[in-house]
Amino acid sequence: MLTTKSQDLFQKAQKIIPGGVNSPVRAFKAVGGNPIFIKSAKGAYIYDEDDNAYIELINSWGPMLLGHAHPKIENAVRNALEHSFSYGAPTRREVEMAEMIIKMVPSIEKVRMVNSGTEATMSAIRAARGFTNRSKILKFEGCYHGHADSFLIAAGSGMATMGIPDSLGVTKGVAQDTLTAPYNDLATVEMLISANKEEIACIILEPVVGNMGCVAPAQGFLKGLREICTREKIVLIFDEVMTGFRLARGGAQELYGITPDMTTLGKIIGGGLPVGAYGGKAEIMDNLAPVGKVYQAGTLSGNPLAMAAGLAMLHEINDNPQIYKQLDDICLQITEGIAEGCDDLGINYKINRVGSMFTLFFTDMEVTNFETAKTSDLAFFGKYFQAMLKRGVYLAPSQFESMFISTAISEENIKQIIKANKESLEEILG
Ligand code: KE4
Repeated sequence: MLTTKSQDLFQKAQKIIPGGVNSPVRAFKAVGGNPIFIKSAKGAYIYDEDDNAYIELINSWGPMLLGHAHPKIENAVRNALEHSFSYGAPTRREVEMAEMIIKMVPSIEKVRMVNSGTEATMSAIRAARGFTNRSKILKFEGCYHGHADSFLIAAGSGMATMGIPDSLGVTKGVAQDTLTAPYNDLATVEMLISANKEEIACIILEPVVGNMGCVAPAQGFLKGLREICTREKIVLIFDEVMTGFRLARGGAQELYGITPDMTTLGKIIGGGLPVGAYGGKAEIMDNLAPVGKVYQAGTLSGNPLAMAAGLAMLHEINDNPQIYKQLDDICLQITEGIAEGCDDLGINYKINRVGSMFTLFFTDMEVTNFETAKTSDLAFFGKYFQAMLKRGVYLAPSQFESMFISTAISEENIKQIIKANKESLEEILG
């Protein structure tokens, strides 16, 4: 595949944008080579500046659940465009969006729109701290909740890829208020709570992890956290920025039947435009300004174009619940085909899949937390990524990420992915 235009752009970009990218994981640091620069996308495909076509298994890191350029979402934005771009004032669409979210995620009694998942999570822990008058938060190693200071401790996603256990620029003062435990480890959670009695404001987690690669909650883990938080009056926050509206209409909390006190949302909720949201019990949310004394604000929060895209996405999901079986079927066929290829060639691998999220780990250990995720052969993953890319399959450029399936992936695409997998593995094995 010729990628000269991408290479030229990357050379230019690196001179004026840190690392040549506006988000670290895009730089392909974990897999080697230069990133491809995308020019357009449609359905299951993205197209780079050299007009190469790739079958998409990232889907903008989750938002494009229905594939790229879905006509209903495009039309909604086009219609909104006729009324200008932004007002910085309340609008009808924001009320409709809040109504849709509360209808689809019943644990949310009140919700605030923001512009990214990071804004959602950083605001949610501030609300929890204001509500409980406690300072500490507890997160899990390998979970990523965006780039707010409090979360950049043992974080996943790009942080894991960068090999930076704690980001520079995060002060000791901030770090001391973030406790971490291994994912799926209730005993350590109990130990930390005993050692920090009545000091922990909230426990925040990805109810299904995408950011250490896909890792499911162990049997009883979510239920155990719910019981602990109820007993200790700790706010339980499900970070559903990735899983919200993806794993079920009501997200992971619907799939596993566990009710958090607060939920953070992003990605799919914006249909591809910048939207985040956080919400939960009214008694917590009513502490937010202008009602209460927890301050949070945003110039473009509830932006009309982003609300139009997000509303079109949520209505399409809400009106077509059968898409979840479709997504599950597509993802199952892909992972079964990949597994068959790995088995045929005697590859050490584990596939973790929940619904339309999956990760292929190159390890022979069950991946249940960050420590086991890190046993994966990262060099092998890098070769696999490049081999799949040149065969026109676009994977997440890091072992510590999840793939995201869209309904736009066809039977033919599934065959192409499975064929590319086998050929890539054969090429690497030589
Ligand atoms: P944003 O601020 O990137 O919109 O959302 C932060 C965030 C919060 N919570 C979860 C569970 C997330 O997965 C994310 C962001 N996800 C990454 C992908 N692993 C975004 C990709 C990137 O950083 O470029």
